[in-house]
Amino acid sequence: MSKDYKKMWSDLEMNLEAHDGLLAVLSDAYKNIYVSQENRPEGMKYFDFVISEVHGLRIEEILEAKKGGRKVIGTFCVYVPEELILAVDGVCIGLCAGAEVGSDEAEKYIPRNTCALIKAFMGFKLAGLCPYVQTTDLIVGETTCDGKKKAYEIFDEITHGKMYVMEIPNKKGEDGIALWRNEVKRFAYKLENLTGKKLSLEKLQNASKIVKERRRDLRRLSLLRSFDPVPISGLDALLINQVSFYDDPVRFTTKLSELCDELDERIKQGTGVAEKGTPRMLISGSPMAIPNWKLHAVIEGSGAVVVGEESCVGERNFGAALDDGFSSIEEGLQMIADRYMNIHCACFTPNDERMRDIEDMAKRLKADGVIHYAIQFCTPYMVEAFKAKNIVEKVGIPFLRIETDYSMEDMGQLKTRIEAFLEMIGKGVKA
Ligand code: BJ8
Repeated sequence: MSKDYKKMWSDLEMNLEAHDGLLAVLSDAYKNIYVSQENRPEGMKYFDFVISEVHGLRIEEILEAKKGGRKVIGTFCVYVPEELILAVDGVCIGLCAGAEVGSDEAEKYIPRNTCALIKAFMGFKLAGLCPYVQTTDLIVGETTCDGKKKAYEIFDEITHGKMYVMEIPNKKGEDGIALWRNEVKRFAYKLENLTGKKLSLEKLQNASKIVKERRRDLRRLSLLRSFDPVPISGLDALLINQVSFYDDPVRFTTKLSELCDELDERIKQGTGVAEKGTPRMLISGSPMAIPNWKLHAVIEGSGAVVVGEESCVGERNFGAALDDGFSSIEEGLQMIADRYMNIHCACFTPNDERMRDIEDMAKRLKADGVIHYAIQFCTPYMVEAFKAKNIVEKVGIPFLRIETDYSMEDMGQLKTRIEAFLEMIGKGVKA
């Protein structure tokens, strides 16, 4: 970190001792997993810097924004329309967490067999480890999976009434879409009341442009990963996607665009992070919130390369584009609502569009295999793995199903399974 932030953390009522411990562990993990990689693009230096200041400079920036009268809105899901938050001059921050710390605290409130992502966001708050939650004026939940929507009731108590929950339908029929369009309007009113700022057409168009450009460049990054040799590691691409949830969106897009230019050059020169012909893996399933780098680290440490994530920290976040040719607020709200209904989370039924996404990605990225990742106890993705397997087999490539949590206890077992999978691909696909 560039300076001592202890006073800032203490003012945010964090547990300084536990937080120091967390930062030390994270910094070690980052060095081992990220900095040790060879042949990384120069443009990753910006993202390394962002990570090194994840609880420092970025929090300072957010607190400055608050002093300037901006409200901070935390979210847990890619269905929450960021365009609306930016249109009322809010700061939008993703609050999902990807580490096990604090889960003992969380288990005092929720059952042990709850998914690690839920335990982590509760645990980080309860253990005094998350400066982002502390800066929020509003926290937006959604009725996606049962675990989340019930945990939000408790989180509302823990955060003294900061929660606001958007109702997300279970089906995408006419009624579901009408319900959702209404929810998006209700959210717009909520934001107007919170911030005291009225939505205007111009602000909505500007905000949509900012988010659209960030998604466009994330898509560009995704397309660049289809080349062989692949110009960037899956670990680095995952990190960029994770950072996109809390960095300033305009600065992020500028830096990502520079990185993509560099990757273009690498492709022209045939420079990759792994040799041409290295087995290419597509990951599909539950989201991997920062700092959950476990599966990518095992896969890339075993000699393969991850070329895509069919996940909310990945393609599901940026895959659907917004048609922003709207000419009134009403029309804009509807187009924004409709854009979000094009995200294909396993919380919907049926969810055949996700199967099409897996098929398209596997073909476009020339994947040699698909690893389906479900966080343990994440029922929607665990169950959908069945259909995912069928579609991947139809594409004609091998499929591996993994269920794991944030602990490091099963690292050895994971490594063994992934190595065996790669060996099988080596014989079946590459031979
Ligand atoms: S759109 S995936 S971000 S809900 S991992 S808490 S589903 S039990 S995070 Fe998600 Fe939105 Fe869907 Fe994406 Fe529940 Fe599963 Fe846990 Fe999950």
